[in-house]
Amino acid sequence: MHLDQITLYHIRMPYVVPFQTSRWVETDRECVLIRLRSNSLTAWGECTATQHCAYSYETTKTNWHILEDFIIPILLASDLEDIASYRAAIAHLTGHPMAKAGMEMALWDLFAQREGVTLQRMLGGRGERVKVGVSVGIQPTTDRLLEVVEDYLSQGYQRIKLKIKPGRDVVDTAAVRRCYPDLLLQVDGNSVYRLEDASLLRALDDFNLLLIEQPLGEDDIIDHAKLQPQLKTPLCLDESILSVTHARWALELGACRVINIKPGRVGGMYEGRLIHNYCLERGIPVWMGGMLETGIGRAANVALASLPGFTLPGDISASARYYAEDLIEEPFTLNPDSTLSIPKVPGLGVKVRIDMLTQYTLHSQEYFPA
Ligand code: OSB
Ligand code: MG
Repeated sequence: MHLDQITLYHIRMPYVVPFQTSRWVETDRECVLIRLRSNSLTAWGECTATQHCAYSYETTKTNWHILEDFIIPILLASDLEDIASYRAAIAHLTGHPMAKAGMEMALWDLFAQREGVTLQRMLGGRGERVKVGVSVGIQPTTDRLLEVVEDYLSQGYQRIKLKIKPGRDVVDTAAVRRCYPDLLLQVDGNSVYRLEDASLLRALDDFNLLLIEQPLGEDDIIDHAKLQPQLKTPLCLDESILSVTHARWALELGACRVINIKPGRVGGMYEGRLIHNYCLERGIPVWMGGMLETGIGRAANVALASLPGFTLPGDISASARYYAEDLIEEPFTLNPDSTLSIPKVPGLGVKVRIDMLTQYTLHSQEYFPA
């Protein structure tokens, strides 16, 4: 399919509240958005990396660099017919999964629109809604955390994920569990712990958690495999899984019993679906992670999360949990059963608000075929 124009946008949008993890704080969403034009169609993609070199090595600027200097020249010089040929065309580029995934999202949107089908349909998803929860950042105090959790529960979220860090792990988890004995509860360490912290992590076994997400190093499948047998609670890997091969290593080694799938982290929805399929065949539950995306990335996550192996609630909350106003015309809202509805319009199914995009754009650049 011939592309007439590619536009990159470097945007910065404030969050309604800062988001604190064990290792960094985010106060606004800085990211690269991609717009493709082909004949009469307009398609959108979102790169998940932020201005921080924290969750992974990728940042807004590395995403821009990889797109501008490597991926876009390849796309403008070729006539790609499907996602498989896009993956083949960029396969020689090392690393940078979030840059690759942002472009892949835009191509999924374009190809689905060309076929006149929803992204969900093109991915092989089913149903009208997906189960979601909310990821709660570390709060100034445990009392404040209890207020924040109560507020999310009153909005209808039925699954809570707590960010934890040393000193704010057992205390915070115990406090929330004491108030809500039956709540679907899980925690996320974002790679801050080491295997030597195993006894501390064993203390989390008493709280009937759904899972403990990525306590150890981002590149450390081996020590997770040593930790998992010491716990009753399933470990779930996030940062450590960059491909279906990593998923195989983790499962063969016994490093986790659940996998978090983020299309950005694994280089795109295609690879995310491979991981999903691999886990589904082996009875390993997966769930959709989040990177505080705008409505564009959220629409993609909701569609992919409707594949049958996504049996645990995803980190895909309503637009209002992140932004006073989302970048899309119809923001995602929470249904009373703690679900989000999947868009029914062909492609990603969202309409970007150009007024807001203009307001939040720091820099944009257009690219044309030679
Ligand atoms: O580790 O899952 C994570 C946000 C940014 C980076 C990493 C993570 C997260 C979240 C937020 O937990 C999930 C969401 O988008 O709501
Ligand atoms: Mg995580």
